[in-house]
Amino acid sequence: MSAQRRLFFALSLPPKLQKQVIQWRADHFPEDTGRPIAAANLHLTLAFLGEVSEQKETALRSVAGRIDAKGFSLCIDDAGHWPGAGVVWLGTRRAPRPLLQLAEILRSHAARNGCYQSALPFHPHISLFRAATRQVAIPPATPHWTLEALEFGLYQSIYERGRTRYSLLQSWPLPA
Ligand code: 3AM
Repeated sequence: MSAQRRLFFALSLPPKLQKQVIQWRADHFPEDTGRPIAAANLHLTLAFLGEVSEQKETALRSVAGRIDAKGFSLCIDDAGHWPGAGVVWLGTRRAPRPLLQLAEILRSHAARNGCYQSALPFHPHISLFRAATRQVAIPPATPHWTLEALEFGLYQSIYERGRTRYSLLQSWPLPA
């Protein structure tokens, strides 16, 4: 059997936004809120694929390359805490249609290729902390940043020496 890799499609954060997010997190949350996500790992998941064979990966890369989606702007103006999942997140009050369409098409192709998709509705978010299971005070004034989505990528989640890192395998442009 060929090796499987843990994969997902996501939007990455440009370095400037990455820095703003890290600073905002440091300014507004105590260190013991949970396990902070490393700056380089900040992302917005479009579709989680799970453990994927080489064959499925090839099929999904080919599908991704044929998607005819346009770039879009996403306003980062919402934040919240999911105590069950232990996630503190940043998100958007109004998800733009092109974002929802891109996630929907990736998730439906993932499902068709046998990658289990959660029945929960897609809620675009950037995870800031994991293992945040106690009560978390979300700052009343949320930021107002813009994420320009000009491409999306296929990422591998690699767990080594007690840490998770996400490695970009391939990206596809989202033209204007
Ligand atoms: O940081 P977020 O939440 O956007 O939560 C995991 C992370 O997304 C999610 O995939 C991203 C990369 O690891 N993820 C992990 N396991 C998952 C699962 N079984 C999952 N999403 C759905 N189902």
